[in-house]
Amino acid sequence: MNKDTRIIALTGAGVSAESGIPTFRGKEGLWNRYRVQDLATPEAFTRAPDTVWEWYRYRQELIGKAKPNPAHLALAKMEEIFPEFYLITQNIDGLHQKAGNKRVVELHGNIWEARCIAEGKIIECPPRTGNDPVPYCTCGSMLRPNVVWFGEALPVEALERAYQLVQDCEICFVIGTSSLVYPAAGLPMVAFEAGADIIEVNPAPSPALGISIHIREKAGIAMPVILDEISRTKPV
Ligand code: BV8
Repeated sequence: MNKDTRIIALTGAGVSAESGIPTFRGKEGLWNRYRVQDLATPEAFTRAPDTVWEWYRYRQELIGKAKPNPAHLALAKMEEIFPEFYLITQNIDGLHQKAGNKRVVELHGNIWEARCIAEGKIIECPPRTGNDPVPYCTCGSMLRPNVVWFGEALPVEALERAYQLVQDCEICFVIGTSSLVYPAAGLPMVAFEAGADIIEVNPAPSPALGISIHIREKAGIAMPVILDEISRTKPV
């Protein structure tokens, strides 16, 4: 490995678990307590925008108190050391950016952004005012969370950039994802077919394909060790 090695990290909710943010699946997963159909689909928003916004306001509150954990910090350091390091995330919590990563592709949007349902413009999500969880655009229309719900297309630019990056990388870390949600879950296979080594960091097995190395450990523990390893083996 040298300083020009092209490295990608694809992350999911598991990378934020040690920051106290619940994942979606698994024992404490959000989908055990809530129904996807009621909260993370365009139909749910049309049916009950206030219920959907209540859920995102609850998550904003949780995420607002969360701090980047050692996994986020190690990934930020990787970006500093390796000029060809890029991060592709399914997460909407913004913790990678909070940790210092700049080269981030957000596949599923960002919980701190909102989008006008009439004009489509994206703004910083206004804070909640009073009892109504729903924010409104200056044009008077409702705003929606600027995130990708089930059945919605991912942002074209982000997805194209992600495909470009995985096709070109030499190492692809797959960190804290159940690898169940497509098209994100298909990215490591694209990297594998392009000849990259795929390294998965996840305490549980996942259906991810093409994995060369499984590190069965929490990201907050494994990533600082991996960072130490790869930065030491990097010839100057
Ligand atoms: C699309 C919203 C097409 C934002 C999310 C059948 C019917 C309907 C649809 C489909 C279908 N089959 C396939 C589909 C497509 C569907 C899909 O893949 N469904 C799956 C479930 C079968 N995908 C879509 O609908 C996507 N859109 O395909 O559009 C299209 C094209 C053109 C035009 C129109 C449409 C949209 C997918 C995005 C959905 N939005 N979230 C939000 O509110 O967050 S998905 C949600 O799941 C999150 O974004 C999350 O990122 C994503 C994946 O979950 P993970 O991040 O992996 O989290 P999870 O909890 O599952 O796993 C955590 C992992 O971490 C576990 O493995 C655990 O072991 C590990 N872990 C735990 N602790 C740690 C750890 N690892 C390391 N360290 C730890 N400490």
